[in-house]
Order: sequence, then structure tokens, then C-alpha cells
Amino acid sequence: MIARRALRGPRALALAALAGALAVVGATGVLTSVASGGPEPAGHVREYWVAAVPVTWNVVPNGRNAIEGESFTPDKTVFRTVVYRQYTKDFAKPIPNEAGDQGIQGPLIRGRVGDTLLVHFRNLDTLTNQPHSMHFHGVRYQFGSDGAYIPGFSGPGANVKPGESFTYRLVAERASEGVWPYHDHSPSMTESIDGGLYGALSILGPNERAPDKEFVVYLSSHLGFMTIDGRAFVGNTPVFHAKVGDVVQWDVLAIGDDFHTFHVHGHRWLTADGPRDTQVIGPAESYKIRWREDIAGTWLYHCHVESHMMNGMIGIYRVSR
Ligand SMILES: [Cu+2]
Repeated sequence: MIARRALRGPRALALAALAGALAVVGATGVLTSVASGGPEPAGHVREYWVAAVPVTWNVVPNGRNAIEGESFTPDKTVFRTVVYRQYTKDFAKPIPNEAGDQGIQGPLIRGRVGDTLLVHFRNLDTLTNQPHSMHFHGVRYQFGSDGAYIPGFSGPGANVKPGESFTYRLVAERASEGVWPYHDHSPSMTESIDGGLYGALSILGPNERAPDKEFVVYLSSHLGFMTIDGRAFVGNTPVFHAKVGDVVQWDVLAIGDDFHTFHVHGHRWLTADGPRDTQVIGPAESYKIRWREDIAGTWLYHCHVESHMMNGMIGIYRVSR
């Protein structure tokens, strides 16, 4: 039997408080499991239409690393790839990603604890003609909606061929509150994720107020650049805007092979370990950070792994009065 050291004292209490109703805390104080059943608040059915579509993507549209003064020609920064894009009902027409969510990643899929999310997926990949899928973290679903290819076991949702469609049925339960990644898990998963076939879910708690501003920060790499939402270097990465008084929420996610240390200048946020201004994130991990904005300025946000920052993983956050 493996001995486990029980967490005791204020740190254990803080962790337990953070986990709230989500966690079952055993007699030793160890977090033993996450409840997945039990009654959920009655929610809504929310439907999304998402397709995998070819795009031409420029990782460094202005061709410059503004801070170091380096230049890049388009042959080093532009590629044809396949990404998730949102459509109106029944795939009638594409809809642009909302403001603050303009990156290479797919649409921000929103819900609230208790909701059922129906994500209608269509593979419109005419570029590579590969199968694709959507595999969602953080929500509950039956095996058929897992979207992960296992030869001999998985169903059609794990291997959606070009021109075909599949509907994933997901439930946002209490343990789904927060921010989670979704990504291709079909046979083409490795190349597809390298090409940007990933996105984020944002699930509010049963009575949680939506923030005034929500920023998606997706840390990855493309064409050898370290990217935020598929872009590299100040002037290309997203400029996030807020006003003093806004409740801002940062949805931070990572995908690929690297660990990152997300940092925002001039601000701190509370974690189970106390106040932080830098927080580690590994592949397919995700967290949300909130604060009420109280200081104007043009601030940097970036990965604090030095080589990542210098290779593009840095952006601007503008707060006005
Ligand atoms: Cu990094």
C-alpha cells in the first residue's frame, strides 16, 4: 500500500475551501476524489456549431519582434492549417470569434453548472483531408462523446471523416466549474494540435457572476515561435483591454510539449498558496484568474520562461480609467 501524507493546517483548509463542494475530503484531510454524480442545478441546453476549417494563419503578422528589433519574412511566419471555427445554427454561415477571443483557437464555449452543451461538429477540412474530432476536458459525457480515437473501441465521434458531422453531448456538473481545454483527439491529433486545432470551455458556477472582461490566453507554439493565441511578439499577440472597476477574468491554458509560467505585471491574484503574480501551467492544464481592476497602465503579460518570452510569448494589457 502506498503511504500518503495528509495535508494538515491552513494549507489543507485553504485547498479544501478552494475545492469547495467539488471535493470529498476524507477523514485524513486528503482530497480523495471529485464527486461526479449527485443532483445538479437545472440548467439550459446550449448548442454550438463548430467546424474544422482550413485557414491561412500568420504567426507574426507585422513581421517584427518589436522588443529586440528582429524581422521575419512571411515564408517563416505564414502557414496553411486547419482550425475550429464557430457557425450559426445548422452550419448556415461562419460567425467571427468574439472580441477577446480572436486567436488561432476555436470559439470559447460557454456554459454554467447544470447546463447541457450540445456541440455539433463538422469536419470541413479540405486541406489535409484528415479525420478530426473534439475531445473536451472538464465536463461529463458518455463514452460515445469522448472524441478520442481507440482502434476497435471508439465510435464515430472519435474519427469524423471529411464532410461528416457528429454531435457531442456534454454536461457541466459541479466539478466542471472553471476553464478547460478541448482539442482534436482523432487519428490526426498530433499534427492537428500542432496546427491549432484546440479551444477552450468556460463554465460558470451555479450562481457565479460573469466577469466584465474575459481574456483567453492560450499558450502553445507554432512554426518554432512561442505563441499566445497563435501569435508571437508584442504587436501581434492579443492586446487585452479593461477599465478600472472591471472584474477581469484571465482564462489561461497551455497545449503542446512545454510548461509555462504565466505572469502579469502590476497585479497579483489569490491561489491556494497565497497571493501570486506568476503561476505555472503544463500541457492541457488550465486555470482562471480574477481580480477587480484597480490600476491603469499599459502592462505586460507573458510567459516567464525566458526563452519562451524572447521567442514571442509576450503581450500587452491596457487598463484605462
Ligand atoms: Cu512558456
